[in-house]
Formats: sequence, structure tokens, C-alpha cells
Amino acid sequence: MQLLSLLSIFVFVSFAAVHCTVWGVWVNGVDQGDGRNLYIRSPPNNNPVKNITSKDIACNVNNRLVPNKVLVEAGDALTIEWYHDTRDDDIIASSHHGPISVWIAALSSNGEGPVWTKIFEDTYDRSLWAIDRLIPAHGQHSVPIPDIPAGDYLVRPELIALHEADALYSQNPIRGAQFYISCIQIMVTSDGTQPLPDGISFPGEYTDSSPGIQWNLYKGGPDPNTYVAPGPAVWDYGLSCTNCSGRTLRNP
Ligand SMILES: *[C@@H]1O[C@H](CO)[C@@H](O)[C@H](O)[C@H]1NC(C)=O
Ligand SMILES: *[C@@H]1O[C@H](CO)[C@@H](O)[C@H](O)[C@H]1NC(C)=O
Ligand SMILES: [Cu+2]
Repeated sequence: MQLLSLLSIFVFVSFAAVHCTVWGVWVNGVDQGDGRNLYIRSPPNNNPVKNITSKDIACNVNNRLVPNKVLVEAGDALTIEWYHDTRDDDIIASSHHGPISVWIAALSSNGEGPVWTKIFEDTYDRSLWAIDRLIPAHGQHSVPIPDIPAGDYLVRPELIALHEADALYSQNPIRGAQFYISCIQIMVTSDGTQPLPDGISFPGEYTDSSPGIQWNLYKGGPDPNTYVAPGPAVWDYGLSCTNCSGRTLRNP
């Protein structure tokens, strides 16, 4: 019994050490520098959020105004760069298979209320999950900035690691899907004509019965080609991009 609990502590610690968070962003292939606590509402560590009913599911556990914003225009390629312990390292444990999405909301909302619009999603393709492809891509994936009105916005990239998602957190808080989330402050300087559509709420949108929250990656689990990520479809207008080649995980 003693040995067993020591062993499970060891296993827990070794998994806990291989999480992930955002280092910074690139705009059209130009590195915007270390954004942590400057233009990113960085959490204090790289742990996942697991409680989908908690307010932390919006912008992680440290949601507050940070001093800077990344300047972008419609059609710019915004590349988000994740890391594990140090920049451009092993990025995230290879066990952490799952999808990637990116969301946007007006900064003035602070991420609260029905404000979030999904502008990018990558699930499973060619035998690999989006997170599997993030690792060799140096932690980078790209999304076009939609033609939205000038102003300040929050961009919310989200990785969902499914390695313990065969269980639901609400039933077993030791396990469950893991949500890696960051909110990035941007200022759109072009004067676009497509206001964001009606959005969804975090918390609220994701429930235990949403598609893609409970998922068995292992033996006896469903065909990964049938995986559907939680939340609405990607906003159509979010898909145009004049410069999404180059530092891109996958052309959206
Ligand atoms: C596209 O990105 C490259 C850098 O990768 C940059 O030099 C170029 O100006 C960009 N083009 C446009 C139209 O934004
Ligand atoms: C999850 O978050 C909700 C809302 O904050 C809270 O009531 C609940 O106790 C949390 N669950 C756990 C297991 O911490
Ligand atoms: Cu982890």
C-alpha cells in the first residue's frame, strides 16, 4: 500500500512536469518577443485547467489586464508559440494527444459572457492529432486575423489533451480532459467590416456531454477520425488569410 501510493505520486509528478503554456506570438513571421505577463495573461505555471464549470476555463487562473498588446491587421498570420519548460524545447508530453482551437473576443468583455468566437480548429488528420503536429512545429500554429473592426481583442488558443479524458473530471478530479489555455491581448489596427458574430460563454459552452470532452484514446476507444471538438463550428469569416504560409502548423 505504502509502495503503491509512492508509485502513484511518482507517476503523477512525472506527468505534471510535462505540461505546456504560451511563450509568445509571431505576426507574419516576425517574432513579437517574450509575451509572458506582458501581452499574455500568463498563468503562474504550465498546469492545465480541468474544471469546465470554473471561470478559469475562459482565460486560465490569472485573468487580468497586462500592459501590452500585439498590433495586427486583418489577414495577418498570428502564430502562437507554446513551450514546456524553456522556449523551443520538447513543447509538451507526447502522450498529450488532442485538438487545438483558437477563439477571439472583445478585450473589454474580459472574456466574460457570450463573447467567444472560434476562428481556428485542428483535430485529427493523417493519423496525427493537432498536438502531435505542434511538437515538431516548434510549438507553433497559425491563425489568420479576421476582417473585424479596429479595436482591442483577446485571442484564446486552447489545446485539449485527451490522455486522461476517458474519465470525466466531474466524476474523478484526478483525471479528465486537460485544457491548456492562454489569453493574448491584441489590437487590430485595420478597420474591418465584419463584427464578431454572437459568441458563446466560457464557462457554459463546454459540458460533460459536449462532443470531444470525454474521449478514450486507447484500446476499445472510438476511431479518432470521428472526433468532434467541443463548441460551435469555426466562424466562416475567420478563414481568409493572405499570409499564413511559412511558420504554420497547418494552413487553416
Ligand atoms: C508575409 O510574411 C512575410 C514574412 O514571413 C513578410 O515579409 C511579408 O511582408 C508578409 N506579407 C504580407 C502581405 O503581409
Ligand atoms: C468546479 O468549479 C465550480 C465553479 O467554480 C465549483 O463549484 C466546483 O466546486 C469545482 N469543482 C471542483 C472539483 O473543484
Ligand atoms: Cu501535462
